[in-house]
Amino acid sequence: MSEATGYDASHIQVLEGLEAVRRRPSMYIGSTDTLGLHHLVYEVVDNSVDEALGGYCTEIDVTIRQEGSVSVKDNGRGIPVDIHPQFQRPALEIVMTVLHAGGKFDHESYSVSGGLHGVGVSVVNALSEWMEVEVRRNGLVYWQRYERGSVASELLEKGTTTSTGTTTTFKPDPSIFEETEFNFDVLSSRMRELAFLNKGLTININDERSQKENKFCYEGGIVSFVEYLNKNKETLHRPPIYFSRSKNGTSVETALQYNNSYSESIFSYANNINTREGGTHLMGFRAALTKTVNEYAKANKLFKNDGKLSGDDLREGLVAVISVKVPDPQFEGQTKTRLGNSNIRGIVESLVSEGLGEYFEENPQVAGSIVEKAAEALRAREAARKAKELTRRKNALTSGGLPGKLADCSDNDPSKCEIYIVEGESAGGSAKQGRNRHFQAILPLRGKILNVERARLDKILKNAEVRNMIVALGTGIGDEFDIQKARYHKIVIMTDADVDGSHIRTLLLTFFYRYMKPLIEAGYIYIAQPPLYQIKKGKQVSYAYSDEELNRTVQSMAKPTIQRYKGLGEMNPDQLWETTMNPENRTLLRVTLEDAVEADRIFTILMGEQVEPRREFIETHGKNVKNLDV
Ligand code: 0RA
Repeated sequence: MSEATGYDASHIQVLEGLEAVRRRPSMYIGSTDTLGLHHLVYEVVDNSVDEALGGYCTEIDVTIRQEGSVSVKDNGRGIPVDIHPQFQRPALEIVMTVLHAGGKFDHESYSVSGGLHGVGVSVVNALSEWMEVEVRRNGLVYWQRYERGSVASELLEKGTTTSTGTTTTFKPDPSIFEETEFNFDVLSSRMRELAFLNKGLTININDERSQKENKFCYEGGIVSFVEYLNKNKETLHRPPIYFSRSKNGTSVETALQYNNSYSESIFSYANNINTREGGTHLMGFRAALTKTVNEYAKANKLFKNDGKLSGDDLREGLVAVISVKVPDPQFEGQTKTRLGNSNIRGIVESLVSEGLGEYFEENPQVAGSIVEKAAEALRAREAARKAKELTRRKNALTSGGLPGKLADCSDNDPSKCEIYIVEGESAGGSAKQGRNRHFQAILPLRGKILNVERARLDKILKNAEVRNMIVALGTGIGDEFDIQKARYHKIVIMTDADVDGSHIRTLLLTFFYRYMKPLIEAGYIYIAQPPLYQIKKGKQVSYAYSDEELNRTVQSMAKPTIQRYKGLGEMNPDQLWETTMNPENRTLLRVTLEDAVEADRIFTILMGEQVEPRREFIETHGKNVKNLDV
C-alpha cells in the first residue's frame, strides 16, 4: 500500500493506529450495536459543538441520507488544511487519519471529551466504509475522501466560496456494526439535548428517508430544558430558578423548578455528556441544595418545631438540570457516565450555595414555598417510615413469607429464573398450568395496580398488589432497594392486547421506572408478546402477532377461520405456553432506558394529572405501542 500511494513510514504508523480501532472498535466507541452506531454521529457533532462553544459556529445541520450515510455540516471556521509541519501532510488529513490528533490544534478552550465521546473523529473515519469531508475556508472549498480510515484521495480544491465551515459525511462500515440503520428519534433527542445545553445554538436534523425534520434552538438554554421537562406539570413557581457561575476554570450552570409531583428528575451533564451515573458535580449540587434551604429556613425561622429537612424531602417534585464544564473530565463507572474529578464536588457545592442563597434572598416567596413543600414531604416520609415498619414487622416486604398468590419456580438461581406478572386471575391460572415450573414463576395481579405517579410511597405500600409484587421480586423498595436480592433476572409483564392491558402495562412500567429503575437499567424487565390472532384451517393452526402477519398467513392458507384474541384468558394453558411463554417460540420485548429525558416526560404525560396532554400523546403514539424504548 505504501508503494502505490507513495506514503512514507510515518503514514504506515498512522494506518496502524486506525487498524487498532477497527480490530477492537468497542474499546473506542463502547459497543458495535446500535448504541455504538449512534455514537459515531455524536462524535462528529461534538466537534462542531466544540466550535460553537468557542463562539465560532452558530448552526449545525445533521442529515440522514437515503443510502445510510449521515452528514454533519457546521458554519464554523473550517478545519485547517495547511501543511502540518511534523507530518508534512494537510492538517485536515491528520485530524481524520491519526488517532487522537483532533485535540492537537487550538483548544485553548476545553472541549467535549472523555467517556465515549472525545475519542476523535478519526475513530469514526476508521469505522466507516467511507468518509468525505468538505472544508470551506480561505475562500475555497476543499474536499477529501477516506475509506475505512485510509486516505482515498488527495486533498482537492473544488471551487470557491464566501462561507466557512466543515461538512463531514460518513457511512458506517457494515462489516463492523451489527446494525447500520440510524434511528431518527434517537438522534433527534440527542440533538435537542445539545441545543438545550448550548443556548442559542441552532441544530437542524433532517431524515431524507422519511422526510422527518426538526429544528432546535433555545434562547433560554437549560431554563427552556427545565420548562420542557415540566411542560405538563403544575409548577410551584415560575420561571425556573437559574444561575451560572464559574471558579478555577470550572463553570456551573443550574436551572431548577419544583412541581407538585412526588418524584425527582435531576439531569446532570459534564461537558455536554449526560452523566447518568451521577458523580461529584451531582453530589455537590445535592449537598448545596440541602444546606442552603435548611440555612434559609433556620435564619428566617420557618421551622415550626426545629425540624431539619433531608435531601429526600428537598428533592420531592424537583426538576433540575445541572451542567458543568470541566477542563479535564474523568468519566468513571460501568457506562463511563459518572464524573469522577474529586475537586468538582466542592466547587459545585460552593457555587450552587452562593447562587441559590442569593436567589432566596431576592425571592423570599419562592423560598418560603419550597420550604413549605419540603416540610410536607418530611411529614409524609415520617408516615411512610411508620407504614414500612409496620409491614416489615408483618414480614411482608423483606425475606420470609412469599405471597400466597405467587406460584414460585423450583430453581433457586435468579439468573435462570423468570417471573410472569399476569393481568387477571384467569390468565394467571392458565399461565400457572402452562408454565415450566422449573424456572418460571407466576404472579397474577387482580385488576389495576395503583397509579404510582400520583401517590407517595406510603400510600403505594398500602396497595396489596404492589406489596405482593415487591415481596415476590425480593428486592425491597425505596432506600432498602437492593438489586442483588432480585429473585428473578427476567421479569415479564404479560397483559391483554387491549386498552386495559396496555394501561396496566404502563402502570407497571411507571412503577418500575420510579421505584426500581436499576431493574430496567440491568435489562431485567420484559414485555410478553401474546398473539393477536389464531388462524385455523382443519388441523393446521398458526398464530399472528400483528395485522401484517395475519394477512400474510391468511394468504398462504386460503379461507381459514380467524379468531381474534381479546384477552390472555381466551387461550388455554397449552396455547399460552406455546405462543407466549415457551423460550423456543416466544418473543419478549426488553424494556430499555435509551432516553431518560423522554422516558420521564412520557410517564408524566401518561400517568400525570393533566388529561389533555395524555389524550394527545395516545393519539400520536397509539400506533407505535410496540416501541418500548421508554
Ligand atoms: C481547530 C482549529 C480551527 C478549526 C477547528 C479546529 C475546527 C474543527 C472542527 C471539527 C468540526 N468542525 C470544525 N470546525 C473547526 C481553526 C483555527 C483558525 O481558523 O485559526
